[in-house]
Amino acid sequence: MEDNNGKFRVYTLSNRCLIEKFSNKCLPAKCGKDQKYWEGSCYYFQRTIKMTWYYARKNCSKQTMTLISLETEREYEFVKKSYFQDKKFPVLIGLTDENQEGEFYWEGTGKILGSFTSWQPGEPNNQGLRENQVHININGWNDIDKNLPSYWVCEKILI
Ligand SMILES: [Ca+2]
Ligand SMILES: [Ca+2]
Repeated sequence: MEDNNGKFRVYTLSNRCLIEKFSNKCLPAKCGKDQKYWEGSCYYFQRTIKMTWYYARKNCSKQTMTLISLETEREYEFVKKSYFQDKKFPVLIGLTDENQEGEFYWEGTGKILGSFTSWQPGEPNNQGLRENQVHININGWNDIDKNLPSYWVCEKILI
């Protein structure tokens, strides 16, 4: 990962700390007390209250976080582990096509949805022409109406 000057600063090698590239020093990951550090990001898992996408996003924003950008299979597995074994779902993620129908992007990074996806069969279907937010369910991702409450995950990328 590059810093603002375009120089390499730190990258992550472990689940516990950020490793500074040149010194090989372990920098303690600074996450809030209810947050979990994992591979360069802090995560906040909401597993007791369900909210709609915009309220969930606002809640993340209060913690200087965004709804999660679920960019790799590993990260998806990491999140599923926190919810699905306890039957806690669905779970909102930071994916939306609210700007242009069918053009999904991650609200946390602003990046267009990449090659990793895990849509449920037949999704995204933009049902009723009003499904622009996304949650994950036991069998994959689904675009949903913004008024459908779910649990959610916030993320803050540290590096
Ligand atoms: Ca849509
Ligand atoms: Ca749908």
